[in-house]
Amino acid sequence: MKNIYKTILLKREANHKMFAVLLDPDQCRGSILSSTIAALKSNAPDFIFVGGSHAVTPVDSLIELLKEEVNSTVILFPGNASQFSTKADALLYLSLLSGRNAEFLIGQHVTSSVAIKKSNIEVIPTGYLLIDGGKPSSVEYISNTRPIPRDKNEIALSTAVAAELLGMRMVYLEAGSGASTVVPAEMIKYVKHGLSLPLIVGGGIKTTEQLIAAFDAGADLVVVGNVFETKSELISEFVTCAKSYQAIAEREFSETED
Ligand code: 1GP
Repeated sequence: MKNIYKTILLKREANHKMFAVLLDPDQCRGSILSSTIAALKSNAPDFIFVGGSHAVTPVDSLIELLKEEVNSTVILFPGNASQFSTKADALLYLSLLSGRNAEFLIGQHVTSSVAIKKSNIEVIPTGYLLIDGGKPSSVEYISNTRPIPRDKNEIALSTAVAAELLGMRMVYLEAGSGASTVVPAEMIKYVKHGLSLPLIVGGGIKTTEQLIAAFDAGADLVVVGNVFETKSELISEFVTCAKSYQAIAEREFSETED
């Protein structure tokens, strides 16, 4: 069994930034699925996240296809308990800490916990923080919670640190899929500075410049999905960009170690 969380920690220690492509099973079908698989095969990201806040399509067959065709690690990113699958390598056990809806703080976890434990899938408890992305997001609508305002860095940090103290293993700053504005760099920096856990950032990233800006601000892992649903050819560009960022960061890190 892979130890994915340990790998994430080791990469982070070596200043190795990580990149994930998010596939929403409702969107990733037909010709979009074929072109996405082809792009992932030719240039694989560190991780493939599968899930969505409103996904209704079962995820098993998509994950099986990814495992057959693509040399990457598949991590479940479920919008609710029904998206659990034993086929994935790991599960982000997300708790929507920015909201006050008990269903997404603990309810869905109770629904799925015994099946998850029996499956032996690697579980990575993750504090999930929805940040205002400039327009109402599916997460906001489905969870009936309010996002953290974009200029409230202290609230984001306090929530992230609460995740850490509760024993969660990662924190995810989420602007919402297809957000019109990404998580502000200032907020990423602020949270990164006060948090000891790996930091995931996603939502609304459409260009490699935005990817680099998120890495520069302190994101350890950046997730991009929506833009690839219409432009799967961009996957390769993003993976190449992330790999060159990693190579430069690793070189600088080993020079400072010498
Ligand atoms: C959404 O953070 C992810 O949950 C990725 O966002 O789909 O906008 O890239 P996009």
